[in-house]
Parts: sequence; C-alpha cells; structure tokens
Amino acid sequence: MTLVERIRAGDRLALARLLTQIENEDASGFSTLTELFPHTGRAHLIGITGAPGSGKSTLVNRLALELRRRTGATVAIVAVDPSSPFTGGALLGDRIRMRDLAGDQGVFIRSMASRGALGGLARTTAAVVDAFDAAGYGWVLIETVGAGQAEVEIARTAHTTVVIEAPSAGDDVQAIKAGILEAADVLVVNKADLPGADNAVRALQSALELAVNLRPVWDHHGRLETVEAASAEVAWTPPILKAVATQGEGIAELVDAIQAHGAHLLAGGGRQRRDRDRLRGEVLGLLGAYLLEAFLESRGQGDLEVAVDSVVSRRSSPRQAVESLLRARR
Ligand SMILES: Nc1nc2c(ncn2[C@@H]2O[C@H](COP(=O)(O)OP(=O)(O)O)[C@@H](O)[C@H]2O)c(=O)[nH]1
Ligand SMILES: [Mg+2]
Repeated sequence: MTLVERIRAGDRLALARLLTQIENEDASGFSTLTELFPHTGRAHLIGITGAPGSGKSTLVNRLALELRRRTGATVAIVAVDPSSPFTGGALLGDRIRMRDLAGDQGVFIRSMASRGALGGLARTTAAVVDAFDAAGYGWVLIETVGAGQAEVEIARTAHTTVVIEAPSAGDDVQAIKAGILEAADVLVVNKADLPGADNAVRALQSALELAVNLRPVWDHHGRLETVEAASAEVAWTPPILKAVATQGEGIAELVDAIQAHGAHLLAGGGRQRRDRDRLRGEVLGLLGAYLLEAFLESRGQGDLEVAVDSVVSRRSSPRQAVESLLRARR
C-alpha cells in the first residue's frame, strides 16, 4: 500500500510520518498532501483560543472525550504553541494532562511549535489539519494561544471558534485581544469554580453586544460586505457558557453549542463561506511564500542585504528599498 492508502485506511504510523514530513517541510510530504487533498472537506474544524493558563488544554481534553462518547467520530487535536520550544515544559504538561485520551485509537494528538519564517506556523498548521481531515477524523480541535495575529488567524478560520476566558481577580474581563471576540462563535468562561465567573459572563455579554455589531462579513468574492447586506444571512448569537474543565462541568453544554453552530452553518450556507475564507487564506499565504522565495532566488540574498543596509543607514525608507528592489528586477 502507498502512504496515501495507508493514511486513508486509518494507519496511525503512516499519518504520524506524514505529519513529521509536513513539519519538516519535506517535499515528499507535500506531494502526499496533494494526493490526499480531494479527500478533505468533511471534518468539522474547531478552533479553541484564549489566554495562556485559561484552561484550553484541560478543556480540549474533556471536549475530545465528550465528542468521542457522544458522536463516535474520531477526534484529532492540534496544539499550536509557538511559545514552547520542542522540548519545552508546556508540551510535556499537555502530554501528561492528555493522558486520559491515551489508548483511545480514535484520538490523535499533535503538538506543534513555531519554526520557519513568518506565516510558516499558519501554513504548517493548515497542512496538518488537511492531513487529519483526509485521514477521516470527524472533529479537528485546534488549540491556539490567543495572543499573536497568526494564532488568532488560525483560530478564526475554523468552522467553529471557541474563545475561552477565565475569571480575573478584578472585575474586568481579562482583556480579550481585539479581533478575537468578533471571531467567537461560542464563549466559555472556564474556571467557573473560582470567584468572579458571573462578573466575567456579564462583562463578556456587554463586550459581545458591541463586537457583534462590528462583525466583519465577507461575500463570496472575499470582499467586505456592509453589516446591513450581511444581515440577510441569519444571525448567530454566540452563547456564553460557564465551565469547570478540571471537573468536566459544562462540557456537555459546550458540545451542544458546537453541534448547534455546525447545524446553523450548514443550514445558512456559512459552512461554504468559511471553507472558502480558509482556503483563500491558504492560497494567499502560499502565493506570498512562493513569490518571496522566487524573488530571493532570482536576485540572491546579497541584493536583499544591500537594500537592508540602505535602510539601516537611513539612506532609504523600507518602502523605498522594496520599491527599488522590485524596479531593479524588471
Ligand atoms: N480552578 C480551575 N482550574 C483549572 C480549570 N481548568 C484548568 N485549570 C487549571 O489551570 C491551569 C492551566 O490549564 P491549561 O489547560 O494548561 O491552560 P492553557 O494554557 O490555556 O492550555 C492548570 O493548572 C489547570 O489544572 C478549572 O475549570 N478550574
Ligand atoms: Mg495549553
């Protein structure tokens, strides 16, 4: 059997090998992915994002168990943590916490750390998600720290984006990064066993009312629509749930909300729109990477350094340097 056939047949070792090839940006991995791509598009992608320590990994663990129990479908977990180096403690911690899932052949966990160039993490994550999708995983949970732009982008391109918040000591919601709340389909106040959970729910409620009105909507051509035009699409009001991930409380309700959102997307055409947004981002990201690579190959690294020199010495602005690099190319 070929690698593709083995992956499609559910061979975990074959899948693990492909994931390693993808992370190493190995050319044979990409050709395997190309063969697998026609088999993607079935998985429900769930982005889970929030501040470090809000309880994402604990919740993802519980969520995976509940999805397995209730739907029987297989679950893949992609933990994206750019802050942790390969041997870092956070990954180890995640692995230990995930031990409830160990031994379940229907669950596959992959931790990813940042490497490579700008946008590299988003591209690699997209490829890993495609691999799980083609391998037949019904649910793909993508845990990202809601900190950097890249991570927010990864989370918001999922079919369902879950934003996790933990109660803070003060009365404010711990500042959720701008842009993330607008992307939320489901909000979870985790650590509801700690004081301040109800305050956090109230604060999120008012923040959400603002955010929903500003929610950007793209039409089929990727153009930004006005809110009035977009309101033709039936609105989804993101529910705000409370959970105690360590005890498994609120997880059943979270699965209910995720399934309701999935049904909403299917009924209203939102699923195709999100797929298109996500794949569009993937195409643009790759195009950018290829163009840059082709440019540097044709000009050599030397010209780039000369241009950087001229910026460092303030002889040109960054924009001028790029313009003259592009002019010299023709
Ligand atoms: N009190 C309480 N602690 C929690 C809860 N969920 C997670 N934690 C703890 O919060 C810490 C961070 O959890 P983790 O899942 O690693 O958070 P992440 O960084 O967002 O992935 C761990 O010590 C968890 O045991 C909860 O519902 N209540
Ligand atoms: Mg974590």
